[in-house]
Amino acid sequence: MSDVPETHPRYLSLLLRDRIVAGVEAGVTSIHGLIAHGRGEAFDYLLGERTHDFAESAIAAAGAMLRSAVHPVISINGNAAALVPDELVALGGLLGAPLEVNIFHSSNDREQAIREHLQGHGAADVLMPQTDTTLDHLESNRRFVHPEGILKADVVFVPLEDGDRCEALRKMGKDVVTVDLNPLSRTARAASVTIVDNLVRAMPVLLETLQPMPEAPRDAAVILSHFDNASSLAAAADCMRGGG
Ligand code: PTJ
Repeated sequence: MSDVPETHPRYLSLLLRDRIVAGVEAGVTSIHGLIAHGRGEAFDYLLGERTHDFAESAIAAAGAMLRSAVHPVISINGNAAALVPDELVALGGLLGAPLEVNIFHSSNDREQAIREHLQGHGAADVLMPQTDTTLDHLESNRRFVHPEGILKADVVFVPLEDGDRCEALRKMGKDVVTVDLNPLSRTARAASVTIVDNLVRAMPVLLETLQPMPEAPRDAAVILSHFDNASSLAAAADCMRGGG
């Protein structure tokens, strides 16, 4: 942790930068992750760095989707692992869902480092990508998945995603829940449910939503008939333009 005083007006934002930098230094986060984080910061600034109503509605829909899934899987990249490892492990525990390492910028060392990082935060088991199991419709390193994880999943939680895989997962008939500060991104538009919020703020709310677990499972189509992703994204974009 750098020597930024807690009284600094941008303390929380600087703290998150430190987490991402520590992730890079630990070999967990890609150097490209710093750029992605900076882009996120800019959108978050436009949101006033707070969780809006549209995000809370999306979190409620996301919780319902994950809870009703038969085989939910939590996909983890280098940024998510650095920012919210405890929360991702807790989500896996609450849902009984596997965590699976899936990264865009190919690196066996980083995949191992992410796995060990998650295990260090309490994950019992972490699925790893397999070179002989691939997703259709995808050329990037993200196509390599685990047969008992993303390949088999009906709902995949993919925070901080790049658009290609989200589209590929949707083409394979899977539902995708994402957290993305950019309401205009391909991921945001292709996902079944997009939470336009900072992953760091959204995760605790999502976990809280899932705490009283025993609600009768509902059908994904029923949940999505009550949540319109395009309208939610339009509300987020409008908010960023100063209309919200
Ligand atoms: O670890 P890897 O190799 O899988 O790489 C991960 C990154 C994030 C580098 C990779 O997936 C990537 O390049 O992503 P993109 O295409 O830059 O997209 C990342 C999206 O996440 C952008 O739309 C950002 O605005 C958004 N974002 C960044 N930080 C946050 C965020 N959304 C929510 N919470 C954040 N903290």
